[in-house]
Amino acid sequence: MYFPSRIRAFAAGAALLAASAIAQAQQLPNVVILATGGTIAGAGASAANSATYAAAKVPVDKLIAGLPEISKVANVKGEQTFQIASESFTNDNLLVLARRVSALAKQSDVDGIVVTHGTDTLEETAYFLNLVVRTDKPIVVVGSMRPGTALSADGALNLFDAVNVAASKDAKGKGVLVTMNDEIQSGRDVAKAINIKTEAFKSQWGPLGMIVEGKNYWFRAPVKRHTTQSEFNIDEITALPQVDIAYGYGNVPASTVETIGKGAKAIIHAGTGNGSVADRVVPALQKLRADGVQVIRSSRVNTGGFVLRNAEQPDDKYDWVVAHDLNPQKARILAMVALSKPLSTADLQRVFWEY
Ligand code: DAS
Repeated sequence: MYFPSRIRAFAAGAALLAASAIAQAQQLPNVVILATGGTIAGAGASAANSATYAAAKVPVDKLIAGLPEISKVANVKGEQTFQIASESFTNDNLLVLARRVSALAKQSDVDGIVVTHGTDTLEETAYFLNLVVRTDKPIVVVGSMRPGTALSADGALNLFDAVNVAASKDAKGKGVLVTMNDEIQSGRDVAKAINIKTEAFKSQWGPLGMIVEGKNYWFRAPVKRHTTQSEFNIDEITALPQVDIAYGYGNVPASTVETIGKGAKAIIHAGTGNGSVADRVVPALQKLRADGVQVIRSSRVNTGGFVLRNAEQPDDKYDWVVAHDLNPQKARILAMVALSKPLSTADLQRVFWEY
């Protein structure tokens, strides 16, 4: 018999190790990663390819396996919700994703949720979740500007940061968050302002905080209504109405607005400067309003708009709405959510001041 005492000692040691691993896992928060595709799941032909690559290739389990450091931060489980480039997101994708986030947030064994996402429409999805998911648990949307195969890829650190924030108690109640390039941004405020640099995501109001070596440093908190303070609830939204965006620019024909507004519940006018509307386009918008289409003036200025009522156009007289500081694509998200139920123009404008 080979040294029975050694076998017993080995077995005791193994049992001790297993027990301490279980104890450690029981102390760690539980974070679910919902993967939807994008560059963070992208792959290029060589390390030199930081801009030429295929998005939405790497499955969520490989993303998690490639980042062993997160196992020290949280018990992480992955789900492959979609595997698409985010420019191809549809309203149905938004509804499916938000319903899954909402269901997971209701589970007592889920402490935080991460959504990996393409950067092109990340700001739209983050804002949508911010409006309709009734939870104070951290929901963190994350992407990357370079595929994991590229030199100085940013996805691994962005994902590590996202899991850290999603596992943090101090991230609760701050609305949907976005971790990109060491910053913790508000899902409401942040937008992709640069399309080729890792410092791509900006908010005209600044980040909420920073994350360095897994520690959150907060400098402000959102004041607009979100998540648990929202009047909107994904569990009550069955479909999103058609809301489209008409761009303003020099020499713009009125036909852009006439075409885009046809059959829509609302039209977002991405105006120049303060949300200005070309004189030849005003009658077309007035006709749409008369036909029951809500008209919402936003600004095309991409690093930050601020549209006031009755400044560039007599909004009271025309019964139009202003998008406040929301860019056109975020104004579209809010208009779709708000108009998923009947709302007067005055109530719609209130929603744009409050969310
Ligand atoms: N095509 C882009 C997208 O999926 C890639 C990215 O930047 O994530 O949004």
